[in-house]
Amino acid sequence: MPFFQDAPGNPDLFLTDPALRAELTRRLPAALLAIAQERGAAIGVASTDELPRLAAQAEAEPPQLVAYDPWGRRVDEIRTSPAWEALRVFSARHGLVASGYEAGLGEHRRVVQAGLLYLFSASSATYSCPLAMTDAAARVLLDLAPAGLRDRLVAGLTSTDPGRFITSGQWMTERTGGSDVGESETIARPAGGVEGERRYTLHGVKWFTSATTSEMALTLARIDDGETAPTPGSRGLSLFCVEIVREPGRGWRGIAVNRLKDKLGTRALPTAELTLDGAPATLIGEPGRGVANISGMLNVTRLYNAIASVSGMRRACALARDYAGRRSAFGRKLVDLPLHATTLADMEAETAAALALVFECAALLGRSEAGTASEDERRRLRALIPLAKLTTAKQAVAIASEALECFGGAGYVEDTGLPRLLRDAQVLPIWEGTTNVLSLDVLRAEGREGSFTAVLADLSQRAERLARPLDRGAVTAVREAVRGLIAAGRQALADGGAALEASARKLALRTGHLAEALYLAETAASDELAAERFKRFVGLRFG
Ligand code: MFK
Repeated sequence: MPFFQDAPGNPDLFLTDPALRAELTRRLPAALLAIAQERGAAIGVASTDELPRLAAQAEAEPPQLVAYDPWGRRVDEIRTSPAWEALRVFSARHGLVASGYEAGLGEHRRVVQAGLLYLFSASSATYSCPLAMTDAAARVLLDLAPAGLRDRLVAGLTSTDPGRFITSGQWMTERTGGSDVGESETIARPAGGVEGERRYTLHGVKWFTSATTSEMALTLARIDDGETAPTPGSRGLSLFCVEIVREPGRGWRGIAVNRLKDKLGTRALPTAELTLDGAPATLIGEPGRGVANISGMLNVTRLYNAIASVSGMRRACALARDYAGRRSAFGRKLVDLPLHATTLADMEAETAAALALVFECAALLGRSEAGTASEDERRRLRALIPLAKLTTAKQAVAIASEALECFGGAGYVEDTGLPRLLRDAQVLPIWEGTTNVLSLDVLRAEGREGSFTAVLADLSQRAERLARPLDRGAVTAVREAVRGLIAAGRQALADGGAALEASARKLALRTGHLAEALYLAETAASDELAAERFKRFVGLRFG
């Protein structure tokens, strides 16, 4: 018989994940733990076949733009795969957005939700992106929208009924840039008002709009009332909600779809370039407070990004480990080769550490939204979210790359489906704020409310509390690393100016890794495997 290699299988991502179970167990009261486990188990079953099958189909049938009908009318129809629609239905049924708003979960709602999203994201062909923006839109509408607008949309955004569930886009990036949104050129012209809602029409080009098949979007524009010149810079930007009207055979009201983006990865996800010329929109919050008003949205989407990163890491590790039990080389299974086994264990330790940081952010966000967070927790959350996003995104790319290497040449061949792990990971450091932009955001949060120093103080206290059964050498290394980080942070803050900015990224990544180690250490206090991973992670990062 000629030799043929077995493909890697898709393990049940819930059943085979002790790190997830340990995080949920330590963070949830018994009744909610049972709920999280039951819901997680259902997604775990789907992760063995249903989700990977839908994701592969959606990837194989990427969105197509049909700009004109056969008779020349502009229709701008974006056609997506039936599998993409099935992922929408799955998301609604499993309450992936809704659980973040479920009153019965109290302050733990974001922890339960993070567990579900972590199981779903990496097997979803990036359906996690529309979910992120949908959740973020619900947050902003609940916090800031006029009652009529809020009541029209939030129930759909947070519904578990596939027939009612709608999604939202987020149109922030223009040709002038995606980071420096203060340069945005889109103009909003007053168009009257109804029942407490101030209506406008929008005019401009939105250069990157993901989940463009959504029913609504949040976006920024500069009000031009025709009398006073629009205010330049970010202080002139206001936040708007566009309820998209698609008229059969007549295109979208006030919006033209210029083209779909040809992206390196996330190929099932429709991302388009739009020209707005009279798009109807409703003002949210005060005029000129657009960037500040959209910040609640950024918190949510950046947490989703971090969850997607760690979800991708976990799936990459699971595939690589499964394969290591099927593939032999040099007379042994890969899993029995000491160096390969060490590589897998290192990847898993990195993933467990990232997961611990993500769950800390989810716990704090849940408490903050439920109104039970202390002032110190709220201040730390402001810095921890960008830190988690930037740190885990870099790890996600590195682990995806490592996982491909675990498959040798097969990892580089498209029809194995494996290169997608890396292509899809590469977007994670880019969108929702790049590593540098978020490192500077941490400094801004420090300048405004001392968020960075609050994180450092907290890490320092946690480091001093570390005790058995943790490895003594690892504990010493972490304590030294915290002291070094605090000294470096103090020096950079004292230097200020360009020197501080130039050091922002290094400080942010070191803080992110240390936070991961310390939150993992807390899980390790009652979990043997976590203790072993803590030691390994500290050896990798601070050894
Ligand atoms: C898998 C899931 C992934 C989800 C995928 C979604 C796909 C979407 C595709 C995209 O990538 S959309 C584009 C994403 N773009 C960004 O994330 C923007 C990146 N740039 C920044 O974040 C800049 O830091 C920022 C635009 C905010 C800088 O603008 P400014 O005007 O220089 O901000 P400034 O002056 O620092 O802040 C203005 C106000 O907002 C301040 O409030 P006050 O006026 O009351 O002082 C800030 O405190 C507040 N603010 C800014 N960022 C904040 C914030 N508040 C809380 N949290 C934040 N993060």
